[in-house]
Amino acid sequence: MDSLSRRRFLKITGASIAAATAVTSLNSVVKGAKTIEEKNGSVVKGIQKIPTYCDLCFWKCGAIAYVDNGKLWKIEGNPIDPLSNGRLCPRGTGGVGASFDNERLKTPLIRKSVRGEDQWVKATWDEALDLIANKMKKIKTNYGPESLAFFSHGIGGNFLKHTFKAYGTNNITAPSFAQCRGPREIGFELTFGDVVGSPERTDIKNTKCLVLLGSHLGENMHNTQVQEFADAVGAGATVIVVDPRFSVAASKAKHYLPIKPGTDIALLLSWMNVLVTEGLYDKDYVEKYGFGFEQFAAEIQEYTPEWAYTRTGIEPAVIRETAREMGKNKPATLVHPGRHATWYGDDAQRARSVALLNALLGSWGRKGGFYTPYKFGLPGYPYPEYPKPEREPADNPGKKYPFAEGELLSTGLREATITGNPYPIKGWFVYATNLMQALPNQQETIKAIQNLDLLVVVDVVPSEIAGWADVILPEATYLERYDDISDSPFKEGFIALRQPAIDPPHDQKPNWWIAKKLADKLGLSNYFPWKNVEEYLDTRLKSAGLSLNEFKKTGIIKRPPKPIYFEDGVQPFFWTQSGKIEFYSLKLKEHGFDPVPKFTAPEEPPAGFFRLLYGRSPVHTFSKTQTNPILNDMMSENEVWVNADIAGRYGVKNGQYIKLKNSDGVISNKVKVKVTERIRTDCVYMVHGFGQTSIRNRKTYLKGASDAQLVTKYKMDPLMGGTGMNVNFVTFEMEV
Ligand SMILES: Nc1nc2c(c(=O)[nH]1)N[C@H]1C(S)=C(S)[C@@H](COP(=O)(O)OP(=O)(O)OC[C@H]3O[C@@H](n4cnc5c(=O)[nH]c(N)nc54)[C@H](O)[C@@H]3O)O[C@H]1N2
Ligand SMILES: Nc1nc2c(c(=O)[nH]1)N[C@H]1C(S)=C(S)[C@@H](COP(=O)(O)OP(=O)(O)OC[C@H]3O[C@@H](n4cnc5c(=O)[nH]c(N)nc54)[C@H](O)[C@@H]3O)O[C@H]1N2
Ligand code: SF4
Ligand SMILES: [Mo]
Repeated sequence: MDSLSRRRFLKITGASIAAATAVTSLNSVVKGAKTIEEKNGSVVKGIQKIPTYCDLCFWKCGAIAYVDNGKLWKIEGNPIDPLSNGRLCPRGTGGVGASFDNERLKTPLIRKSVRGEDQWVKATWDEALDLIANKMKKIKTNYGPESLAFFSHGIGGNFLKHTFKAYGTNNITAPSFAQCRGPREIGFELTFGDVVGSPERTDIKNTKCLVLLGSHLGENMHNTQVQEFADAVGAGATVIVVDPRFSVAASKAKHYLPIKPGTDIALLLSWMNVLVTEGLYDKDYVEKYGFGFEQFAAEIQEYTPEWAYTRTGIEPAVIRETAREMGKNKPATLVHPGRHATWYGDDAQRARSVALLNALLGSWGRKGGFYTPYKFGLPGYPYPEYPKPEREPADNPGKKYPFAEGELLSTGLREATITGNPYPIKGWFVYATNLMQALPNQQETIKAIQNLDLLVVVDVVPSEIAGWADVILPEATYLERYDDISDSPFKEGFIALRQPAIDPPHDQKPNWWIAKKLADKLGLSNYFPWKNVEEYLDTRLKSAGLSLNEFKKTGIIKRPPKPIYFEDGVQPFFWTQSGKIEFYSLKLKEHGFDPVPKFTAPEEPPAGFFRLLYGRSPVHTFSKTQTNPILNDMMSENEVWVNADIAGRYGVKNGQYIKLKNSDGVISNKVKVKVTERIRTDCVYMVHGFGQTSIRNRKTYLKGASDAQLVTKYKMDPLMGGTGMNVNFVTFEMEV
């Protein structure tokens, strides 16, 4: 270590002392917190402050739940949590509403008539789990254990995942890969040999130039990113926003580029062209760490800003100016990798273009670019080994998508359920994912469901997917249960605890209990050697010299910080084929794909149709928060954004209700129009998650329109099987 990095290291060590002090002071704040066992039976007098972590989205912010005389009162950020810094986002703050929701499921339900008809009988947990275990045993005997698929989203699925691995299936999936981050991770992995991960390893706080392609921070409310975005803007960072819609982030931008949808690769290629042609890239970095730069430079020569202008609609002068701005601020220029990357089917190559642009700017591994994350690294529970499945997962037969790695393709499992190829899938166990909203093409999902012998849904409310189930299991909300320990990769290694603040109000049970009980009924008790979840958690903590009792008081335990930038002593390492940053990808060439990304123009909307785009609202998460009474009160329906000129031409008025019809003839619920200059004329936009059709959720039933219902078309990413969903066109139906 040279003297400079040693000095920096000492400075960082200083910060860890400050953090340790913070732990102690919080300790005294939460001293009144009682454990759930002590509380059982008698109400604790006064105010308890119980550390936990939020579940309103998957960012997992550390929080403190306040309980007043045994009643849940409010939830705030945990000041010692590095993700929230003591502040929750609007959704997290409204999190207590999840517990108060009067539309919650109260007991297990068993379907009485045909699938999809809303007729149920109340059941005890034993009855419901016996039925499930018996059907699971039959599926195993008749078709093999791999014929049961587990769909889940979020950390709450961990214990059930364990049950299903013990049962013998490897068909375990989530919508967070093929409908979300998958293409991004593959594009970055092909370039740097590593993924971006969650939370994203973006050093937004220290960036001097932030480039956002779509990523609509401020509406997309991932807490740390939004806080750091505000810090960066406050510190005078240049913000460049590329979006067909003038987003909240665009309102903070120095340069707003209203790009033609689906043409980002063209813009990215021409930005790289300018950086290389004008010699503005980080030559030392590229020379030291790059592979195949010569071939890359030769290929991008043709992508001048003039070439890109005709594809993207962005003026050549603007492309040059923004490229120079990026070059000037390198390596503290961060071209944000995005998160929901499944747009047009060319997404892994778009993500790779983003990665390559960052590589040219030398921002990977550098301050103000991409830091090197660390996990706390808590050891797992010493479980017995799982049985080895005899068949490969069914999601990607013949490795049709050669780069579908890491997680399974949810739509691939759906396809296997419909076709029986490569083998039949006969059971779906669905935990905390509303597949009707999360997967494209609802008809295909219904078709697959009709082929099943068993569909189990674990949810907190009678969601749309629960409506199709054979058995519905009601879960306790995150404020009423323990979950697995969160050990996220971040700027510092830390773990967070989710623990119950109150008891579930009815016969709802936590996922760990369901997983263990089901395993018992399947004859797999040996996979659950622990008595209860506290014992499981304590065993894991003890293996790191910690204890559950201490953890319960703080909710967060940190490791001393380590350097996170190359310049501070992180050893650069690239897990690619060449061991370097691949400007030219040998692996892609091997599989017959473009080793340097190329641009193909997206399909144009037919006359009278507009491209359907969608995104987030700051007060909701997908379709999972709409019944939360606090968040519902803030926003109970979505709007469709229509450009003012288009509205004038079609005679559509602001605030008027219309319906949208897509090019397959699917007609949406009625939705309010927002007439605005803030969107291009070739697209319309809405917030995802609304227009739900579960009649039992009175607060959400037919409120607003569902983008998912209109996403009948999707374009598969040929590299990794992501489902590009920005490929649907809609027109206006004035009769409502
Ligand atoms: N409040 C809230 N925050 C959330 C979530 C939530 O549900 N609620 N969900 C979280 C999750 S899991 C994810 S994945 C993220 C998603 O959030 P992001 O990763 O930010 O999602 P995007 O799809 O990139 O963002 C949608 C934006 O892309 C723009 N867009 C559409 N087409 C194009 C195009 O062709 N080019 C460009 N440049 N822009 C385009 C849209 O106009 C819109 O502004 O949000 C996370 N944060
Ligand atoms: N058309 C379209 N499709 C999309 C997206 C989009 O923007 N548009 N976004 C994509 C992205 S980025 C992602 S990450 C995925 C998200 O996909 P999902 O994670 O499936 O999102 P939700 O639709 O919110 O479904 C969550 C379900 O979990 C239930 N739930 C909530 N809390 C709990 C709990 O504590 N326990 C249990 N058991 N259940 C609970 C909710 O009631 C709801 O039914 O969707 C993807 N699909
Ligand atoms: S970003 Fe908001 S909703 Fe997500 S975990 Fe943090 S506080 Fe909760
Ligand atoms: Mo996502």
